[in-house]
Amino acid sequence: MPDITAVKTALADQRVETPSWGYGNSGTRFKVFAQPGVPRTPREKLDDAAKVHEFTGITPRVALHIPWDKVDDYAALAAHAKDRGLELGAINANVFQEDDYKLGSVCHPDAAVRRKALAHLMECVDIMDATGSRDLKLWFADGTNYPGQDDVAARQDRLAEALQAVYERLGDDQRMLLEYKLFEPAFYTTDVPDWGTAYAHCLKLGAKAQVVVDTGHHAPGTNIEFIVAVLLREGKLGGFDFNSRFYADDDLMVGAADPFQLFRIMHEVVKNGGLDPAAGVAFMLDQCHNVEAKIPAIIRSVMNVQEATAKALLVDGEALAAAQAAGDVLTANAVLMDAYNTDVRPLLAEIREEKGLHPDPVAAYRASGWQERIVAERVGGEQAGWGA
Ligand code: PSV
Ligand code: MN
Repeated sequence: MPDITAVKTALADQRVETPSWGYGNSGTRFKVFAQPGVPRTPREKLDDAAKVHEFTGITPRVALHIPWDKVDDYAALAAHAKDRGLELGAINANVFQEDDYKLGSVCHPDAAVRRKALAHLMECVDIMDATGSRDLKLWFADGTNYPGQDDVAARQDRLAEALQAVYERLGDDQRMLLEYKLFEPAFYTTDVPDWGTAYAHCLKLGAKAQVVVDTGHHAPGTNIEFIVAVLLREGKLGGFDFNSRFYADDDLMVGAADPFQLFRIMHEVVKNGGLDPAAGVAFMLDQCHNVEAKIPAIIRSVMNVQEATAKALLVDGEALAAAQAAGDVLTANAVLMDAYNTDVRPLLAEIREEKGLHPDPVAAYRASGWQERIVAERVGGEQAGWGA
């Protein structure tokens, strides 16, 4: 059986990064629903993130999205974060929300648009220098809608050229995380549609280029844990954008749609050394809370990741290996299912109490009065939201 002290230490040391945009208003392409008390500035997003960290104890880093979180002084924003016990995390580039990018960004047929996109990516690295962020997260909306619209291979060449230029600009302690997504907004071809394409580019670039797995970016039925195991084996798993999906890129709370899948993913992470901070795997959320209260939804999501991780840590590795070696299919499967079916909530509550936290972070948040306070105080100004 796994050593319970080691399990508790691993859980206590786990970190999950929350997304600044998860605190803002969001919606679908049909409607963005505003919620009272939503932040109006990047600083207010950090104030909310600090509450999530206060009650979970494991979310000190907040990812930024540029230009949604554009400020004049990034060092001052980092200082605001530090005052609240936070750090600024991954810098997410945005080369998808301007008219120029209708036919793509770094893969666009027009060199002038490509130059503009590249300049934004370079600006993001400048921001990383100011914030002390380690990771540049790159997701490209690039692709085509119609057969013949553009040259698929030429677009790969343009992509490689831009990635190379950004790679060369990175400092020694900085990394680029290349994110893939099957489709949307492009519907015929996507320039980085899958882990294989992302992996091929990262492999050519070098050690500072890593693949990021957004759990909502696959075809239905894709075995994501297999991808995770392979990328870890190759030393190319840079991190996760956690969320869950029923249909496409739904961006729902991680672990809500398929907690068993999240467990299977975390089992591969744990088994293959990905939970060790030295492995450098960034566990990030990339979610939007359109119909549910945002801060408690982020807390709930963090707890879902913790529960899946706890179950993965409880897998009896020796019994599993013995059953696998003996070709005992049923026992091997039962070992995994026993861990998955364990109620880990008391263990996590105990770990929280040992850290001086409330055993139930959502209840603690609700009792804190923060929600009432931000609803009362954040009046006037423009709420942060999708595209802002
Ligand atoms: C694209 O769908 C994506 O997953 C990328 O990570 C973007 O940066 C993010 O969503 C925006 O929410
Ligand atoms: Mn993502």
